[in-house]
Amino acid sequence: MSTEKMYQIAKEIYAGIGVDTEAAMKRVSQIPVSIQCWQGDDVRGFENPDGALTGGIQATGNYPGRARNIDELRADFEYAAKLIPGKKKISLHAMYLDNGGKDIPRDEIEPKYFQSWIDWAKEHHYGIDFNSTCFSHPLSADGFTLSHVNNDIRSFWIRHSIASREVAAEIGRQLGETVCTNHWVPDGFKDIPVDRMAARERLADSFDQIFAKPIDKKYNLDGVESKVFGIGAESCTIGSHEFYMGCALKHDVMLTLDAGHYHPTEMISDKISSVLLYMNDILLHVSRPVRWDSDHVVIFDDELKAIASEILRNNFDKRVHIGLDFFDASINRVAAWTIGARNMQKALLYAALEPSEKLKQMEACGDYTSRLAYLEELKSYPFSAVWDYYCENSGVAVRDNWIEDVQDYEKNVLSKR
Ligand code: RNT
Ligand code: ZN
Repeated sequence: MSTEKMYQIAKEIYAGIGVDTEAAMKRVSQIPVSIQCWQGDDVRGFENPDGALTGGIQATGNYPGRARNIDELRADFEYAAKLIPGKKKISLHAMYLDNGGKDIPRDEIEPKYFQSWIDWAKEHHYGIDFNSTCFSHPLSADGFTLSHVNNDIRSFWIRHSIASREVAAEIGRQLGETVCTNHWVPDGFKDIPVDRMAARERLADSFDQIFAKPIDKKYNLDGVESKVFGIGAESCTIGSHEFYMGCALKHDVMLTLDAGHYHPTEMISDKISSVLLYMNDILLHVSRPVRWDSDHVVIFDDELKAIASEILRNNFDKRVHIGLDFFDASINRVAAWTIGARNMQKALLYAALEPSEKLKQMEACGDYTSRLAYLEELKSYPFSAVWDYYCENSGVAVRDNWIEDVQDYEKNVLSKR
């Protein structure tokens, strides 16, 4: 049966519980998903691609075919983007600058080193997000950056963070849309410190300086990302959740919620409604932690669905900025992007096809029986027929029809690297 015919049946079935499938697809098509550039090259960047990835994060696996330069990364990203429905942004890290072969110190990055990214993004109608890069650098080698006890080193990272905001704002101006700039630093102690306070005071002071200059929110929105621990920084992370919750409120910036940055039974889906009571926007790093902050490719699991539901049920479509943050070097990287980003889109559409108002009313009346009954029955509604139709209408592959193409791309392009 054709995708269209299946869809028409699904549309009728959903209409039976008061869900407008057309409106759902339209809504989801307007929510941007920011796809992390770093899945394409195992978080190496173009400053020193053969250098070690530091900062307590790891891309494990040695699948062949990673992007080795800017052209390969862009080509791979374009390939994946053609397989992903919806509005797309590319999330860039400062170390992915186009330096023309010159060594540019991190505290001297300027918009001109990102001009080719801007032009490319415009051509392909991608938005851009930005990230300062406070790792994989000699001045972060001892595990500290913005909370460093050495003032010269700390100032270097402050200058880098300020420069990152300015680069982002210029990208925003040129694109005519908001760039989200994420600030994450790896700072933490391997062993139990005796002066957590001093390190946190230094980090707080650094952000006082970084956010001192206001930047038009039309072009740049900053986010600060907390975490529990990193490899080699197991005993104390300076930028903890409480630290950044306060920091975000003080400076009126976003809190970045990374799905892998909390204790194992804590879910970021549950945090969205709390945090958005007190701040305007949040940034998400949607990831899949497996036993630790492992950054596995995002799958269509309960937490992903819960994240999407929390956004849509509360009409946070514009206040939650969705970014992906996974990096798996053990599988085809173009496929990793495609699988993860398609799943994010799938979860958004799944959430949009829920009769939320009806369910909220049941809950408000204390009818938890009906709430559970409907939520469970909805799981076997003909969601896949709407998803397939959405993909077809968005001009991307339906169902598994992209897998062989990516295999061909691997055979003809990636495996030749
Ligand atoms: C690390 C943070 C951070 C990075 C990226 C590469 O634990 O999640 O967001 O993954 O900036
Ligand atoms: Zn993250």
